Amino acid sequence: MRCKLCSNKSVINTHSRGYLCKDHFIEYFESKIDSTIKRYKILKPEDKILVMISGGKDSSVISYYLKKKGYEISCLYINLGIEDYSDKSEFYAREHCKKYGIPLYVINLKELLGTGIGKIKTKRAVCSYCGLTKRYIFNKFAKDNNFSVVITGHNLDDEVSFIFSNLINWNLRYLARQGPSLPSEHDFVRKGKPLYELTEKEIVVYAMLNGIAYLSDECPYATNATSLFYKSIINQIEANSKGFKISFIRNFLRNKKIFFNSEDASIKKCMVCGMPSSSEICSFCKFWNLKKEIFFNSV
Ligand code: Q46
Ligand code: ZN
Ligand code: ZN
Repeated sequence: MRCKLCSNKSVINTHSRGYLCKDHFIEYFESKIDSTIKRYKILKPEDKILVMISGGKDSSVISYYLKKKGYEISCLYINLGIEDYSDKSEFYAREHCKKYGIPLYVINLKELLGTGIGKIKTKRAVCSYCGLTKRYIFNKFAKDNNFSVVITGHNLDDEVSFIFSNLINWNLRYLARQGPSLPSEHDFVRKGKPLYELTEKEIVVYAMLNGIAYLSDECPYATNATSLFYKSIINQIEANSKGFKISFIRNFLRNKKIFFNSEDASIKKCMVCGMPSSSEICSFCKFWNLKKEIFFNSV
């Protein structure tokens, strides 16, 4: 197929602009990040930015682009202690930050909490307590080190599948706090997702065209992740009805206020760490059975 704009050979069929050649695709991809940052007010000029890096494609691409654009960024990588997978992903995160001159902080979960993800006897699903742990550490790290915003690599496919699965399971509470930009409130640092309107396929092609290396292995626990199942359903809907993903998230954002619940307003402070919590002890301190607050200033 030929590029829609210049009739050179196309490299991809994008979800919103059709077939594009290399140059027009890179232009489209980068302007989509810029417009997402602007549309959703994700970054301010004075921001001190922390990017959550995992060694995978999404966080590698967004950190590369923000650095290229001249933003002052640092990255934080958490080694989750998931055997080979974590060691490989740490290697990719370190190489990436070295190559592009991005300051990198590394936290090792085994050193911090005595054990890694997947080693704990609990009824809770591995991905559930892994997600809880990552979210807590990133937020607390950002707060302790005065970062004003945390950037993640979540993309359009992640977001559609997350909203879709929470609607199917009627987890309405989670939906109220979803979006491309979440304000800082209580002790939660502001969050932003500049890849919110770009698909996984577009991110892979952008990485390839720019020579951005990343770990393509999946986490061993991801094979059970229902999100992969939802993503395949969503891709089938998109194939039959082009533009479905983008209209789904835009309509969600327009209607999000219906998910706000007055119960969510009763925020307390965790008795152990002082972070916002809906109960006396926050879910992170409760899960890891902590007796005192962890400070990340000296990492
Ligand atoms: S790292 Fe953690 Fe993911 Fe692995 S254990 Fe699940 S949540 S799949 S993004
Ligand atoms: Zn072109
Ligand atoms: Zn706590």
